[in-house]
Amino acid sequence: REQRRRLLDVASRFPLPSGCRFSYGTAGFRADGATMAPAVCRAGILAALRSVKLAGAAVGIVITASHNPVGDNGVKIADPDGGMMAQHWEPFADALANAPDPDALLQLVLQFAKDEGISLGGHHTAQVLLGRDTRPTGEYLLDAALQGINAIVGAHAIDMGILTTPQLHWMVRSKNKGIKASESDYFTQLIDSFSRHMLELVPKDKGGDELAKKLIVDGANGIGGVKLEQIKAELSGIDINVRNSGKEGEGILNHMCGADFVQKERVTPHGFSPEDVGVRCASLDGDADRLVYFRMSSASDNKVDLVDGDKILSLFALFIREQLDIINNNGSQVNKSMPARLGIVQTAYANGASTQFLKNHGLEVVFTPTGVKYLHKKALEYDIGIYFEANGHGTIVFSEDFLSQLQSLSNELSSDAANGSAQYRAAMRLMAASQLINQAVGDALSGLLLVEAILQYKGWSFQNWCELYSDLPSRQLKVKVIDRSSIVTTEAETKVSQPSSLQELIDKETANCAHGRCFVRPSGTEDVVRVYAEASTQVEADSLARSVAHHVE
Ligand code: 16G
Ligand code: ZN
Repeated sequence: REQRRRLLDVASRFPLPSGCRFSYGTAGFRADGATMAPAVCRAGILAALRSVKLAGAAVGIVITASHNPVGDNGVKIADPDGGMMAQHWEPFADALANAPDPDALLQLVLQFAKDEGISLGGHHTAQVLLGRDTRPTGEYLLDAALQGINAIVGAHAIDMGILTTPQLHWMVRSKNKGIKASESDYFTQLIDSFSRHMLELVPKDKGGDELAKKLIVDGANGIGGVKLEQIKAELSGIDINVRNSGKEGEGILNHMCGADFVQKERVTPHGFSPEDVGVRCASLDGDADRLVYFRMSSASDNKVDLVDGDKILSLFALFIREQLDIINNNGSQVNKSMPARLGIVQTAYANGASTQFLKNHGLEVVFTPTGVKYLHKKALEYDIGIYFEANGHGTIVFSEDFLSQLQSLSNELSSDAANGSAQYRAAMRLMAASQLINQAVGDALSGLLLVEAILQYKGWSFQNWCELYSDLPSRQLKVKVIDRSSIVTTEAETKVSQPSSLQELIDKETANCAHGRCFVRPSGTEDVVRVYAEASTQVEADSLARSVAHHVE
């Protein structure tokens, strides 16, 4: 039949090179860009099948390798809600990517379709939106994805062009909600909700001086800087200067720049000079789904004061908590209250000082394993869930139920001539935040605008933000082992369950340090075991990490 023929054809056009082994991992398939075509083509087949299974709802494919070197590339799939592909399809993704020949591939698809109750070749439809970053292998891999999608009868591919990863996730989500989903719709939403914050919702006495308005953004020579250049003139109240914008001659993608570099190395990215000392700076990663802030501390060395994902999380959490408190404890005539469950989600990499800070402010903090798919899912359990990884990936999610309550509260308050009351304004701030922040996935551009809006609202300098708490000194090490899967973790990766003696050794080492905390986990993206240690001094953190690494070897 037609369906069989198409699958056999496409599989023979993209033979799997011998010795290649793909694993869907924490964030899709990733490898040297030149070797990725077979895996990307098969991801195209997979995405089309996913859409058929979900009654033709739009599914997304992003071609990117995020913060990895320019020669790498990768592919991941977004589900109709704009989140990561449902985890129970990952084993099939792996099997499909590694099917050795066209026949094996066909059999796998037929069997899987049968198991999942997907009827192929019938009168179904499927649609897949595609986006890619600026990598040189992007266009070639896009073509492989298109061929994969077209191998499923009835599937329709829509190329959305060169985008940030979160833009594509946003488009998939919007399309399935029946909202307009083009790039200009995305920009309009960001610009409008940001302007609302800055012009209407910031107290009038907190206009901010020139330095407060100035922001330098390291675009990692990726797609985020390009998009920011397109909209920055329309952003009222901030004066943005983009470095490493990806323009010809500015430098190489992610090389000595970007959020991953700044967060791990804690030094100034390429393209900054002593003139920038003291100015508030932000850094995006290559596909603009991670955000960190920093400030050059002095002209004499390249060290930075870092504001990582944990501190962005803390800023967001305080802001949301404050608005909820205003709404609920205002004692206004209207006397409406809105109990809301606010949840903060972190991973074991969150600095212990941030967790303590959040708990001291009465916030509920929970932990999940590393990887956005775990954090996001947990955050969805709350009325408002805020999640961040220390590396700068995170966002805020609002439940539909909460948003509709908020809507009716603000309707009531405004018609009661209470317009302009503190309670009404707090409700409007929450509403604007829910429209500004990308609820599909962490988004450096929308995150950055929310940070800027909150700093203005609070009248805070970078220094005020930095001083929320001081990070405990920490150290990360990688250990090469023969088989990283021999280490199995539990309790959100904070404890080792196998090999059984390892946790005892870690506990013993940790007990020797003041404020000591240490865990090990197999990486989901590299062939290594990672060790993380923190303690009250850098010397102790270093030595704790080293001795535990020794036990892992
Ligand atoms: C991926 C994850 C990131 C995680 C990192 C951990 C997504 C979109 N990205 O980049 O969240 O922090 O992997 O890498 O989920 P590791 O397993 O090598 O430590
Ligand atoms: Zn990224």
